[in-house]
Amino acid sequence: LSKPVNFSALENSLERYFRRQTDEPYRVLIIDDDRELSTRYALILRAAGMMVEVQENPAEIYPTLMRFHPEIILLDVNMPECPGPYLAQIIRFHDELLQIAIVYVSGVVDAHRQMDALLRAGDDFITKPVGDQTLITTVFARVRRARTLANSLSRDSLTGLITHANIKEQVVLETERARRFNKVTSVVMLDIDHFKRVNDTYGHLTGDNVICTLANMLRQRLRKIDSIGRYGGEEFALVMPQSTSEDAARVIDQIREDFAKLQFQAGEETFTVTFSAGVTDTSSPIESKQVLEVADRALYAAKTAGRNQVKV
Ligand code: GH3
Ligand code: MG
Ligand code: MG
Ligand code: MG
Repeated sequence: LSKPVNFSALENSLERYFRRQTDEPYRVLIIDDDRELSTRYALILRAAGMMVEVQENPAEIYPTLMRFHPEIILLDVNMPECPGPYLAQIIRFHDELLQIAIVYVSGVVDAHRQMDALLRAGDDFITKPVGDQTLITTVFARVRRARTLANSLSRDSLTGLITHANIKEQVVLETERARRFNKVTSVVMLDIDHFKRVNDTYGHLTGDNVICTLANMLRQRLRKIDSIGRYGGEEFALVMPQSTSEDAARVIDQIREDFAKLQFQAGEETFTVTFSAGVTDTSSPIESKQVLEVADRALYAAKTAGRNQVKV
């Protein structure tokens, strides 16, 4: 512990690598009753470009978890207020904290006690003294894994677009962001026309191919800041920040026109497919949660007006 942090050694090896990461900084919470030790860990991890908070008293962590949203907790085992493994069990009791990795960092070297801790809760165990680079690497690998997993789980397996729950969340988030910064965000609901017929006539695999083709077209044509979600089977929800509904409708209408020209192949036959869309934006004072409903109503209007069109 008395050994000074060798920043130049970090500089020469891992630090440069981590600093190059363009990802948002990893968020690390250290829970340890030994302030000197946790301060040192925090110093090392911050040097590697991570965001670190330290908590000495396990009884006070809940507000910290809610505010800081750590991705990993480095958890001491022996603490007078509450043993680490009990705390880990309590954390694991909360569904909304499920994605946080829990790694014990402890002086406990007895294999049975380590096993007992991990059987209660927690994902890994490293023993003190922990080398600076081991600490960084352990945290890095764990959080990278968690992010990869979260990213993959939030994506629809057929199209690679974000899933229903995630796009809904995105709508609320972007609506609120737009209002805070006095900007306008558009929300679009899009639905393939007479898709049942496509399936019934050409089969589900061909139907899947149509869905994927539209997904790819949306991905190619929309901006990086736009979010594209597969809302349901052949329904898509889009969030287009800093676009008025007129701008968004113009863009979507152009895509509609181009999509309708595509020739799909099913055996010897070729066919075309169209979609309808409803657009709204955040300029009117509707609740964030209702924005999608308004877009859906516009979509319904497009359907009843004859399909293959975009309505605001
Ligand atoms: P409308 O123009 O009114 O939207 O008519 P529609 O036939 O598209 O509407 P409806 O919602 O009745 O049918 C959607 C169909 O999409 C029903 C369902 O079998 C099909 N579907 C949903 N998910 C998938 C999928 O992942 N793959 C394929 N191939 N079909 C799907
Ligand atoms: Mg301790
Ligand atoms: Mg449809
Ligand atoms: Mg539908």
